[in-house]
Amino acid sequence: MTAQKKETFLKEYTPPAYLVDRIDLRVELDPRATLVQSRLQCRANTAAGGPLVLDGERLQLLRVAIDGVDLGPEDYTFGNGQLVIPHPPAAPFEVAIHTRIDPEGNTALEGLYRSSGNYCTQCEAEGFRTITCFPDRPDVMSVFTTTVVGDRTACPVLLANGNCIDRGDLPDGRHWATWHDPFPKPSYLFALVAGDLVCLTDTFTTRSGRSIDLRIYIEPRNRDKCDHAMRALKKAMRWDEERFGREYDLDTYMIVAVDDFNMGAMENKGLNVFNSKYVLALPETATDTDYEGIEAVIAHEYFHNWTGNRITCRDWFQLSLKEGFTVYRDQEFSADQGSRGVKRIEDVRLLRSRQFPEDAGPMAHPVRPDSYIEINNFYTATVYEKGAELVRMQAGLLGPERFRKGTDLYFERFDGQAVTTDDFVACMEQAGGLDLTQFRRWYAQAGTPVLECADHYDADAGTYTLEIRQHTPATPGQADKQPLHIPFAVGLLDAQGRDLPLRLAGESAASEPTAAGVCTRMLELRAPVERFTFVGLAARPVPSLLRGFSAPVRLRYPYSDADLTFLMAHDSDGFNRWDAAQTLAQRLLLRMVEEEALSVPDSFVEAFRQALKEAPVDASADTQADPALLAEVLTLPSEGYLADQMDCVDVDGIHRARETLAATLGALLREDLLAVYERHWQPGAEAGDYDLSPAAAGRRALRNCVLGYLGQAPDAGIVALAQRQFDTANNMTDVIAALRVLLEMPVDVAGDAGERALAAFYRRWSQEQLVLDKWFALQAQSSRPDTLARVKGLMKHPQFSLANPNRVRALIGAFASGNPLRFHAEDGAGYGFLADRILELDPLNPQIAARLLHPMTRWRRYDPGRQALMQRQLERILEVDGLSSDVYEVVSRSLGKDEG
Ligand code: B3K
Ligand code: ZN
Repeated sequence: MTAQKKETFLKEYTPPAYLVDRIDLRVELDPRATLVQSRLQCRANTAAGGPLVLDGERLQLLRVAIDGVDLGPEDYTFGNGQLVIPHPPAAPFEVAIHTRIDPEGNTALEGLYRSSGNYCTQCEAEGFRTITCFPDRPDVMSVFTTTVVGDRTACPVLLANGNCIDRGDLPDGRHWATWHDPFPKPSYLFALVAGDLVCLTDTFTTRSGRSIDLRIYIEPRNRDKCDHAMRALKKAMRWDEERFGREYDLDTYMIVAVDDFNMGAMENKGLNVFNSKYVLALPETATDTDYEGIEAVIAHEYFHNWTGNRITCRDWFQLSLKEGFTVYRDQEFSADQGSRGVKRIEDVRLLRSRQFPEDAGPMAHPVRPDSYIEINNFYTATVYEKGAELVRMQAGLLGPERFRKGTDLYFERFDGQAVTTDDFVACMEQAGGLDLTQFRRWYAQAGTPVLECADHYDADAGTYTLEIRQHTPATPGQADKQPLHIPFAVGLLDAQGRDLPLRLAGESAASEPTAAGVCTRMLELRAPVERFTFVGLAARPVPSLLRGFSAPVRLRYPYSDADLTFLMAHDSDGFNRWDAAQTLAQRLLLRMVEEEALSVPDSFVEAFRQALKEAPVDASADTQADPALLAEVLTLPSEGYLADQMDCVDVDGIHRARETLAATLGALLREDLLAVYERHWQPGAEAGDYDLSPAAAGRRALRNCVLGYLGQAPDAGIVALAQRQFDTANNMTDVIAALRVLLEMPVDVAGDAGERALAAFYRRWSQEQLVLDKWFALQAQSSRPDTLARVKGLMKHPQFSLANPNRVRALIGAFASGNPLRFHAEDGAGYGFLADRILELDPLNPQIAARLLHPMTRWRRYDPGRQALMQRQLERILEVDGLSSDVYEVVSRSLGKDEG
């Protein structure tokens, strides 16, 4: 491998030599030869002056002029991604640049490209440089004016950022529109959309009384699927005013849904571009999870208007400044829409299943990375989800009022600027009146801290002492770790399961903030070992540790199974009730992996039975036993999560243990499960009476979870049950859950019911691309032994295409990341298949190729046989000439010698 891939370092950051106050763009659209004319109003930012360096890639440079005078080839150089003008004028000057680009040939879906014949852009992080030459870095903020010119018939709609200020027709069948965005922004927030689209409109009145036009642009066939997205947008706008005091600033807010998109969505100023998966929904096409996802992503992109757009990142190392904070904001928004406890569980599940493994593997990096080769590889669970946890910890340390003061200060101080994560922390520090010097290490230090807890009860003194040790394992390039400042929420339960008032030694009873006493204390850990002594305890309490998951750490405490069962039943902290159940199940499952013949203890079955007994009869009336929470409690830890708990992953053992446990519960608790299933069978459901409320979604989640267990121990009755649900349900949540169960049931019980249902599903939905993705994914995730063969067959399906990222994720991604059993087959066939696909995809779409690689990056965690097979495939990839920097970086890092 000879390709030199340039690494960029945080420590080498220097401010831009030139600023661009304004840019005027004229884009004449043509599928293969779009002409882009730009005029940049430049001025030196530093006294030094020096050459003007603009970024430019994958484009044809037609003309360069300064102050109206064309430059000859001797006046500039262009190559290796840069246009360099060695001697620009000292006084402010105008650079004119003409380029030609090929949207149709743009399969990387970065820059200007075509999706279903329409034009759209994706510029973050470094896509703008493929449209025109520009200082394509977030600390250069410019006022954009964009004229889009296109064919009147093919492109009746012409959009760009900001407000439309003029439009007109040309004599040749084309027309044009000029858009002006008054807010200076970095080039990564530029957007242009053109095509044959229709739009759904609404209005929102801000709290200061301004009326905002809301528009969702879609292809005509999707006209009926935007109501939910529009509702979500209005909710998000109101919520941001109330919770963070943030009002929208332009007169129009536009969202465009496209079918070909590398990720979820993009927050371009005033003109969001969305993966249609996060806009379009009808009950019969979208699951409850899809609905939730739409609401969350719409909110996330909307919230970026303040956290990302008005205040942006100084450089890409600061990515978590906007992403971590915006994820925190969307998590809080979603928590306020339904059950806060369930939302927290979902978020922690994601953190543990994606971010913890990342932090423990070869790709580990700090929330603020030190270096990158390809920035697109750093849109990670660490930057997003762990970044959100860092904001959450600060909110926890400050408390709601001071945190709001801190965010107010941040918005006021940095509006219109490109800043750093450190600037954010400084605001929290000032508004909170606390010292976050040690806390800042969280941004710089990779790896998940481990907290080892021990305790001691002194019956004579009535005191209970908790001792907490922290250490963070080494990660690549960071051998030595410093102790962190960790907010650690605890409660203590008495023998009846009631919260005890908490008083630390040295505190007088009178200093307790409330008469009832404090039942959850936020302890702050700073030293490698900390001790806390609670006084006034008549008996040994059961500790409830890390309540609400107050910090992103791995917690170790020698709970007995009885303690966990007790906490599962009594802890006042919903999150910890769930976590106790998860720990109990995890322990049992890991024991079952080790010991194949181990039978499921009665106590475990009884704990489950008890939980099922408490399943509410009338869900809407009951908050104590929320069906959604119960469904979470009853869900076994995933195969991926269990794998992360093992030093050497036993792929087959984990699958077998999970299946055995589920089948045992399905058989032994059959009557209880059936009772819950029938109680939550919504008779109205067949009659078209579909209820989208969180309560109804919670009931569906519980019922489908229960159906999953029943399906693990099936007989003709259960087959009929799943079949009835598949045939009569009026919503995708229930249809897909039933289909999954039917497909996984053994043929000797279910016959060809699964295959018939699958075929019926295809016939019904073959024209709905998002539903079809589910059809591909279900097959790719099947535990059947012939799954790989089937996946290979589906690659040849007329509806499969490597050009569509959603389809690639649905088939190849679902197989490699969502089917550990079959992907990690002992013969290595899964690895060979994935490597082949990556090599096929890399020249087309490097971002997607690099993402698909992830399941193979943690090869060192498997047995020597699998290690060798994965390593061989990674090396095979690395040997290929002309690899993208995306794939090169992921492969070389994961083969790197210094893995922790
Ligand atoms: N900011 C975009 C992500 C861009 C990814 C570029 N590879 C979406 C988001 O986080 O809202
Ligand atoms: Zn984001």
